[in-house]
Amino acid sequence: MSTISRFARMKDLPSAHLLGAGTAMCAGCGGLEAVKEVYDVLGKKTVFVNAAGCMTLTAVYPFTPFQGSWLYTAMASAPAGAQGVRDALDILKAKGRISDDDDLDVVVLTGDGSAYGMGLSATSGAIERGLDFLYLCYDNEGYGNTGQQTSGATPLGARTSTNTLGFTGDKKDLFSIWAAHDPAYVATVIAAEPLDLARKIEKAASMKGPRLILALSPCPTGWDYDPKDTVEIGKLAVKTGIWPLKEYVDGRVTHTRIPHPRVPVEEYLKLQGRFKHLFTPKRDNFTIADIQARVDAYWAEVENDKG
Ligand SMILES: Cc1ncc(C[n+]2csc(CCOP(=O)(O)OP(=O)(O)O)c2C)c(N)n1
Ligand code: SF4
Repeated sequence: MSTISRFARMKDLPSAHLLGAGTAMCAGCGGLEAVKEVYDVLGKKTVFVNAAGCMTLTAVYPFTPFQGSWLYTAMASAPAGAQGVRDALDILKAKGRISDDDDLDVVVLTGDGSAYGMGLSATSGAIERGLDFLYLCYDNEGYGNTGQQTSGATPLGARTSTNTLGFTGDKKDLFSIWAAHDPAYVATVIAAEPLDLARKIEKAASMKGPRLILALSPCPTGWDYDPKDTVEIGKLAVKTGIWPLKEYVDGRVTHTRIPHPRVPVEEYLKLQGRFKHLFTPKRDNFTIADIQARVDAYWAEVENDKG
């Protein structure tokens, strides 16, 4: 695996894009932005195995924004679909029907409803079998396509259509769940930090085996904000420390960005309608402080681990 990235600076990022325009996604969709950036780095020889969710609407017959193949599966079944596609490609190669050059990278594409919930046992099995695939989860922190119901990825305090007073639980730690399986690679990314994302996709693409890319995906519709703010909200997710940029390789977790000084979490929260009830009609100091305390505790542990 090469340690020198071809992405040294922003100007090294691909300037021509593989994903076609004109999808049925909402304006400002942070998930689509992540898919676009990932696709540009992976290249055309990619087959997407897409579980039901918002991205299902990218390819509506006869239109597809992908330059290669795209397969639709049920919500829980994308890893099983990926296994079938991988096996078929391997059989074709073994029979000499396709060359190594014709081989495709198999990429699961799911929302957090599938990745953190319904598809998790199928994913666990695929990692256990050592399936050679990349799993891209665009995490919009809810069941977006059906109206932003609470999912396993919904964070503390967020209003969803099933927690109209704000979710009182905490976001499931999918990064650690994957890492506990000791796969080839696990990384968090965000489209608003394209250089970090490109380097991680480049690294993941150079590996074999199960690899997770977990992309926090600001969602104007479900998070209730102006679509023009997608990039700002994404950058604030990193600057506040709410979305740590990190990777797991060979049993070690490394942070690729340590926000310093960290911006207070309320700068991120107050831009989003899903947290509006924390500020008006009366400021909910208790919940805002609780969210801040959890973020502070996370980074204190990171500091401790370094010592
Ligand atoms: C087993 C099952 N239950 C419910 C649905 C209905 N459904 C279709 S898309 C969707 C939301 C999926 O949420 P997520 O995986 O987070 O992706 P997003 O919609 O946010 O892109 C649901 C519940 C379904 N297709 N299959
Ligand atoms: S609901 Fe959210 S994730 Fe789904 S297409 Fe719209 S902006 Fe994207």
